[in-house]
Amino acid sequence: MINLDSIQLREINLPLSHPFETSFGRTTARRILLIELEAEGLTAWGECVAGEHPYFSDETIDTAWMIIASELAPRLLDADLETPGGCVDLFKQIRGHRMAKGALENAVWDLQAQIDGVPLATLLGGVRSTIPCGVSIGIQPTPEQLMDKIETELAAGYQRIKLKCKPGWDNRIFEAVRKRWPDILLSCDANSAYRMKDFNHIAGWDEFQLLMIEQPLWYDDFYFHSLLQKRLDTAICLDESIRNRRDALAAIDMESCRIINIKVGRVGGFSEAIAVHNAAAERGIPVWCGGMLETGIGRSHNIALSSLSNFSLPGDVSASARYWSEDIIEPEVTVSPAGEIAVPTTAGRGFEVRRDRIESLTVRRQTFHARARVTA
Ligand code: OSB
Ligand code: MG
Repeated sequence: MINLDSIQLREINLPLSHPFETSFGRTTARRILLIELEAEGLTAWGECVAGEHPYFSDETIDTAWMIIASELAPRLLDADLETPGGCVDLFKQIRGHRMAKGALENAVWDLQAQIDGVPLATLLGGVRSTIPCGVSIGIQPTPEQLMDKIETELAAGYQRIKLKCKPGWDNRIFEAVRKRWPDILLSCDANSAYRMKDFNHIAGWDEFQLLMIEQPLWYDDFYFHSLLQKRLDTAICLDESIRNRRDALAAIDMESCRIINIKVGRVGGFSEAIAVHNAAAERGIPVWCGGMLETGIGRSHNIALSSLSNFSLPGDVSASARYWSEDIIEPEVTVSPAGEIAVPTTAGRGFEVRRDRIESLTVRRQTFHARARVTA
């Protein structure tokens, strides 16, 4: 039985080491909502992946804060949870707000792993001791700067390069990259920047031998992606469209994609992420773990999730130093020359949280305490 003593929400502000640009906008610093749970003398953490603006998803850090404070935290503090997965039932009356729910549920998993004295990866059902890593490279001011970045990441060992793309930053770039690196694992992510009039244009990308084309069309679409997939040799990968297991089943059934990107926040927490993973595995669809420019807390949760068996393609989970001058965990996440991250084998998330650093970055906080319980 899990009974929480308190839930603390805090916002930290953290500048990115390098701006990150996608088809939907440019991020230079992050406002991040962290969750801290206390129970049985233990402290567990969660990270909400919602951004500052509703560009990637309709949730933002501010909507997540409001929903957690007004709806989710009171329910969680009052609950007698048997397992972390019990959060799903506890939160089901609230529609949507999956990133808010995921931040809390994942913190409860983090807590359970500590209570059980097992690595979080083991609690989730993970089997891998290392995870294969790729990088997501944002749109750059010039093609030359992009080529320099790719060179650096390949030299660091990363196994797959994903290029953010949009109309005007696509064919010319793919061509230049393929000319210099004909054989690397290369993919692209349009974050919904294309429309039906672009189908022929996208079909032309088959010549670049991309591993996949991520979310080329509308963020909430399956049907038009299925029409596009029929026109392509290259696999489509869905990110934004997949909100839960049912979406994965629908997308697989109508052949909207051949690969699925799983982001634990986007699907509402570890329980649903595992359900998507299993549904894809049963149907022979490989998955990989996406990223949302997380701090080490969310990153450590992504590492644990990536240890499940069907995470067979390199994910967007990469080294802390690619994002932050200093992370908020120690040790920081590092990647081996073979392009792998070692899955921690110690109890819990496997990385210490740097509380002093978090305190100094905190700009707002709100704490909820459990009501006194009647004990038998
Ligand atoms: O679409 O995968 C995406 C970052 C923010 C929002 C959406 C996406 C991304 C990334 C970066 O691609 C992944 C990462 O390095 O964390
Ligand atoms: Mg994506």
